[in-house]
Amino acid sequence: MTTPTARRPTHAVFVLAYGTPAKLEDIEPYYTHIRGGRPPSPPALADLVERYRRVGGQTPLLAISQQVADAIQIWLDDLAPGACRVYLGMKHWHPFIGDVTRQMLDDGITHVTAVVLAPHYSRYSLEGYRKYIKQALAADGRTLELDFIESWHNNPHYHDLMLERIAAARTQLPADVRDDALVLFSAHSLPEKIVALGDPYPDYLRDSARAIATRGGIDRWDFCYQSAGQTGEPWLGPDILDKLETLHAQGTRAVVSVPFGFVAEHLEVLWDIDTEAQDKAGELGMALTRIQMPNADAAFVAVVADVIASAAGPWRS
Ligand code: FEC
Repeated sequence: MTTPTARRPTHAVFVLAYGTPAKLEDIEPYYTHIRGGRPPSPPALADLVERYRRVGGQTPLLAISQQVADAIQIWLDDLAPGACRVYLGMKHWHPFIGDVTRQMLDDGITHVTAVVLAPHYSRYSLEGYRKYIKQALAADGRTLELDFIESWHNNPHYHDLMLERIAAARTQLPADVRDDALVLFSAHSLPEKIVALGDPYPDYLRDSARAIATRGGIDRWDFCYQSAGQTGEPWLGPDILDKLETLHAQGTRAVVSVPFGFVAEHLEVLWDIDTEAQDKAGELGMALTRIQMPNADAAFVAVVADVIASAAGPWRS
């Protein structure tokens, strides 16, 4: 008697995230990859190694992204049993997007729906992920149909999740400043030259911050950038540390930090917000509390599922 062979899925959902070094020795090649193959200067490398050391040597970004991918597989198995396989790929470290793309081809995948775990499109952010998939396909010679989900910054469930997190964070503030606290949205800065190139990133950020605030009836809110690179060219501002000084000078006593350009705990949150911004707020005598990041929480998996469901795929049939 032969056992029936399970149907091999030909459709994949490709979950994409930034990537993080697994150990301190990985930081140099990781940083070199981020810089498009140019090794960092020794002081820049030492500075980055020190930041990773200070957050415990590594960040949970890969583990969190894997948990999201696993949860999406469970959701898909419920919806369209056997029709879809979920893969996880990273932009700047293992498992590299290119390696996973080749694996999908080897596995007989013919259709891919790709979703990046970052909400706002820019040629430097989401477009970079698409570029790595396309480069891998071009180098391999085989092909597959790619449905790349672009910006999902306007997803209403993502906005609701941010509002739920803002309300919870507010309760962490001292009672006398809680109601009056300013909600400060922040996202990764990018080189200022993207504005001249017509990149929609700054508009997408401001539009989604405004939409979240309006939906939640939040009057006191502001927006700023964080985590600007040290490349010698101007980056988009204002930077969060300057913004905190401005807000303080204007009389703000408490801030709810909402790094809504990111969805997980990683270096840019654990260091740039939890250490640098927190220290600056402390120096100024302001209270600052950060929202709990979405990570792999069920409510965030539901957001990612909704984003994927909005694209065409076997879950629709
Ligand atoms: O936890 C971790 O280990 C990784 C955290 C991490 C995330 C992240 C997200 C974004 N980045 C974006 C753009 C740039 C540009 C440069 C750049 C540089 C770095 C460096 C580290 C780093 N990024 Fe990153 N980014 C994370 C980590 N990023 C480390 C190198 C040292 C430094 O600058 O601090 C500048 C490249 C250059 O120097 O030429 C540009 C954007 C995002 C948000 C979208 C996304 O998540 O894909 C945009 C997480």
